[in-house]
Amino acid sequence: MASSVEAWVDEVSQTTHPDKVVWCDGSDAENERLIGQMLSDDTLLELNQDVHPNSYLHRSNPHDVARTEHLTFICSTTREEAGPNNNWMPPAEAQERVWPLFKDAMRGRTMYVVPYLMGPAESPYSKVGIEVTDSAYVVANMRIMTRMGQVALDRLEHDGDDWVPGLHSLGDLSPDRRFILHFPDTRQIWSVGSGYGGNALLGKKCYALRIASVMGRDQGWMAEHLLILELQAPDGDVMYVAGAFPSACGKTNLAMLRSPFEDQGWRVRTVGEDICWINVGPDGRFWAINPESGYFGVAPGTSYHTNPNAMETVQSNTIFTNVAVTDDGRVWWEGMDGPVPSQLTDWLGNPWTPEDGTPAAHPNSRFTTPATQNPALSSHWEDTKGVPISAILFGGRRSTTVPLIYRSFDWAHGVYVGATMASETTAAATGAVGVLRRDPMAMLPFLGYNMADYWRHWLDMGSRASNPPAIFQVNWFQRGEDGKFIWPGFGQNMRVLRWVYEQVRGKNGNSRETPVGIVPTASAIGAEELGLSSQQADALLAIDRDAWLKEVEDQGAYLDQYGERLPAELRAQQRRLLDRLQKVPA
Ligand code: OXD
Ligand code: MN
Repeated sequence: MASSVEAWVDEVSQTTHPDKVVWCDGSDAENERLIGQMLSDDTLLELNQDVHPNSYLHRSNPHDVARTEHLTFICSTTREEAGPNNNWMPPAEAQERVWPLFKDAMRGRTMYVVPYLMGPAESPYSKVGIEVTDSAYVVANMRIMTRMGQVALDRLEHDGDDWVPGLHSLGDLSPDRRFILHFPDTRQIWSVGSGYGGNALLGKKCYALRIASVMGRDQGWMAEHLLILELQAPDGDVMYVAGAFPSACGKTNLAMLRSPFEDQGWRVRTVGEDICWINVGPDGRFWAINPESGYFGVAPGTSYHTNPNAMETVQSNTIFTNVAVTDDGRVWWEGMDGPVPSQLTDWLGNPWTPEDGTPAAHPNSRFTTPATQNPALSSHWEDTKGVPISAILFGGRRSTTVPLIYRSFDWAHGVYVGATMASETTAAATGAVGVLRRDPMAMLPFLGYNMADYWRHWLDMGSRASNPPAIFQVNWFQRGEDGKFIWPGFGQNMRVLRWVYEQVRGKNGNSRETPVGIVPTASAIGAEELGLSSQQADALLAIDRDAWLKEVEDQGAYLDQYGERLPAELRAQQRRLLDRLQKVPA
């Protein structure tokens, strides 16, 4: 093992003063020991083991249930490097304000040292992290979400000092003393005061997105909040599609989509459902790996109707956090199939009946489950060189304006579409729900540097690739006059994927050019078969000139805050879009 790891662990323990230091090997025996320990101290509760073998429930502190973006900081030397998209804390202030919170934080606790690898064992693109944590729950989750233990230590034999240190302590779990800090210059992570996945499983958002985005900028690759799916056409042709969606906008459902046209040969398989690391291959295409090995998915809304593959994946070996439980030890959440049980224990551990009118499961309750249990896992999900991406979808939750799908005209236009995408907020982060916010490339909460520089990096990556992916925007969430979603979504999104496939392969003319981009015809998405009225089909695919003029103005105002740093190309794209819209008769 690299001696730098031992030196860092020593240094950390001299501040945190744990009673014991345990180096984790990721073995089954170690996991069983930890589970036993967590069952005895009530960190985990046993579920009905006949129904949910080797699966457990964790109830978090009720004030620690989601990512806390206002307590998440980028500690670059200057504020400009962090950008208007991030909270910034100068490194000296971090030392003064946050480091003291780690002092003696682990007294009376065990400090676990968790070596982990992000990416497949043999991939040249995979990278090592070491998380030190005083939470056994974090260790058990990291074991599912990453390749943990010996495989990472083996990798260190080659990578030497190229690893990312992440220091995590539950602290006292108070939001008043909670900080999630990222130091892009030294590539370090400090997280204190939260046990919530996105704040505490440091391999995920903190490393694989925030720190890795900086590494990617410096080293010529990209770390993105993208699912990766494998799309198979009836003739056996395979295409890989990536998709960026803000948290809790159906990303996991799309990545695990079960095609209603499976018998015709249209199939979807999952490569990844949250994060994607992209390198330009020698063939000029984007090659992507999924750095994770598990899914940390939102439970509510997951059912055999919306995501049968997820329901099958979570049958066993799964940690559920903040879901409700039935009297006979089965998990339950809102949106699950079947009738609502007449009584439950809710996510807080209190008796619950439907009359209570409160959610039984927390809206951001989660499952942590191994990718290998996904019945639709792609056989290429661990390919060492990754899979070649032919299309990128940018999607948000928009009740109006943005059509079901459109294709951008070229790479730079596509980057503009990603840079200006917006979405109504969800429960995945604390704060108001349903507020429209710009969330470029779904990376707003996850980028480790200035967004304007990031857009430049996107533009550059496209120029470096002779064959970059086609870029599309999708929106499953348009609402009709009755307030209901127009598009059925879920499995039926396969119709949209099919059109994407045909577009990329240049196989169809079922499309129409608009000022915003290329949209499908109503028949290309099977509007009639789905029983949509012609008005509904129009609403799904129409470009409302006035709404778009307002949209473009708002996009411009958003871009303005990046000032001089904004790539001129994006401003030019905005002007061209405006021109195209103004040519449409009012
Ligand atoms: C997630 C998120 O948990 O994006 O994946 O919040
Ligand atoms: Mn995510």
